[in-house]
Amino acid sequence: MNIKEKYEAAKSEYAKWGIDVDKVLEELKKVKISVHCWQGDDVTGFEKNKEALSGGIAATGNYPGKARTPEELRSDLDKALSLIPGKHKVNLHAIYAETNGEVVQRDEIKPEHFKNWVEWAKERGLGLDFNPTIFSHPKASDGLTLSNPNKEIRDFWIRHCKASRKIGEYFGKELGQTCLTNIWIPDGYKDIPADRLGPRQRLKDSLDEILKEDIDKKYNLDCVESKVFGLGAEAYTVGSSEFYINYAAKNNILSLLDTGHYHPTEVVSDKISAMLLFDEKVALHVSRPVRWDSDHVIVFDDELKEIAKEIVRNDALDRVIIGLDFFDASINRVAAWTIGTRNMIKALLFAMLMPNKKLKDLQDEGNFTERLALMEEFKTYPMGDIWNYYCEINNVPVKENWLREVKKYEEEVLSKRK
Ligand code: RNT
Ligand code: ZN
Repeated sequence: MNIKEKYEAAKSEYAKWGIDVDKVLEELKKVKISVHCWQGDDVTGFEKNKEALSGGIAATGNYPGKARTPEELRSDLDKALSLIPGKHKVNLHAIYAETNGEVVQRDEIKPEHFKNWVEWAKERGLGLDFNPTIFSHPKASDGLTLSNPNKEIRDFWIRHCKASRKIGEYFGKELGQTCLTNIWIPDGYKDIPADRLGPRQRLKDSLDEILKEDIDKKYNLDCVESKVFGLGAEAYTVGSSEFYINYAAKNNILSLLDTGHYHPTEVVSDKISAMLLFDEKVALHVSRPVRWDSDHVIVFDDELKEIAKEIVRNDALDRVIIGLDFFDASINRVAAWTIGTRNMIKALLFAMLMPNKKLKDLQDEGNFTERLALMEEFKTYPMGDIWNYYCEINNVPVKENWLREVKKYEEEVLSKRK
């Protein structure tokens, strides 16, 4: 049987449960994943005066061939995107500005420093998302930025965030797709604080100042990302979950949940429904914490599937903004993007191919036996045949065939980067 024939056979299995697979594939095609540029260069960026990665995050490994220039990074992204079905967005950080070899301070970045990115995205019909970079910088060296007791430092980062929102607005206007501008700061303390309120008060004031200017939500959506701890900030994080969820709700901006930013047994899949009841939209950084916020490449595991199920069965594909956030420097970086992004899409497909209405009814009837039985049986339904067909009709390599392309690219391009 060829791919199409296998698809037809699998389709009829799902049809028995009232699942219209052709329609599912149409729906899936509309979903945009925000692919983070920083997997391509281990969160280095292109600043002339760049500093080592800081802020309590780390990219480990030294796999050869990392992108050193904007052209290389875009070419690597092009390669990865050619192996991923669908049309997506690319997520940039301020440190990916192109400044023509000039030192431009972060509080002075402007839309013009991203015009190459915009041109590139326009040509390909991609959207862009944005993040101020509030780490890897001398003014973040004591681990405090928007909550720093020093007003000069706070003001610097406030100006940086204001500049970032203008860049988000520019992306939105130029590309005709709303940009999500996400603020994450590393602020916290290694050891037991004597004052937990003060830094949070200062962070709140800084955010108020940043958001003062009204920007049309058609172009830019503001968003804040919480965290539980970072390397070197183990005892206290200023921007905790409670802080940001409350802040976002009161100020009508988005909360971003990063799957690596909670206690080890706490899961984001369980949080989505609670957020959806109170917020129009919620943003995600899908990552994979292994023992800590390690940002491993996401795999097709239970939690990824559970997140996808929560998005799909709550009919929230247009309300949950799915971004990825991992950076593994120990494997081929183009492969890392491809594996992770394909997994995210695959998980959504898995969720869309479940008899969700039936399962919900069983739950409401208290029929937990059948609920569990069906959930388990659907794990081995022939989803792979649907996935392969989806890849084929979207002109990307089927199954592991994408790996050949990556190997070829490694030989011809990546291995020449010394
Ligand atoms: C850090 C946050 C943040 C960063 C990126 C690079 O723990 O997850 O989102 O990973 O901004
Ligand atoms: Zn994140």
